Amino acid sequence: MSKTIFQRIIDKEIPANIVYEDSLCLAFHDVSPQAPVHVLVIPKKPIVNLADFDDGDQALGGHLLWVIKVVAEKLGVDKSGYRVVANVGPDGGQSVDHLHFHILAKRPLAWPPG
Ligand code: IU
Repeated sequence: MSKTIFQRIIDKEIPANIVYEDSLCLAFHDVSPQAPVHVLVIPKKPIVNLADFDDGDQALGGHLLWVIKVVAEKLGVDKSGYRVVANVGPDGGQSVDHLHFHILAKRPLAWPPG
């Protein structure tokens, strides 16, 4: 199976504007931002999406949420607010088959989403 684009970013085969990295995850600016701040937080483990999570991934899931909080503070959007989105599968609108959380901020975001 060929690597996803996010796996190639993790492996440093292609560049990304990285805002946070640790042994378990990576956060980088989306190449096609849908808001003035649009960052993706991904695990380094090749998990397709939340539906692909297994019992052993629970601690990783908590770590990813903690990293989202840390990255939002680093980007200076924790006070103004932001939205966290995980698209899952075809109906969820997922286009890259590697788990990722979008952080969107610095503009009013409508609800419900399209
Ligand atoms: P989605 O939830 O799977 O639709 O989100 C994938 C995101 O990955 C989307 O916002 C793309 O703009 C973004 N992206 C990227 O940041 N860098 C890339 O090389 C590619 C997609 I391909």
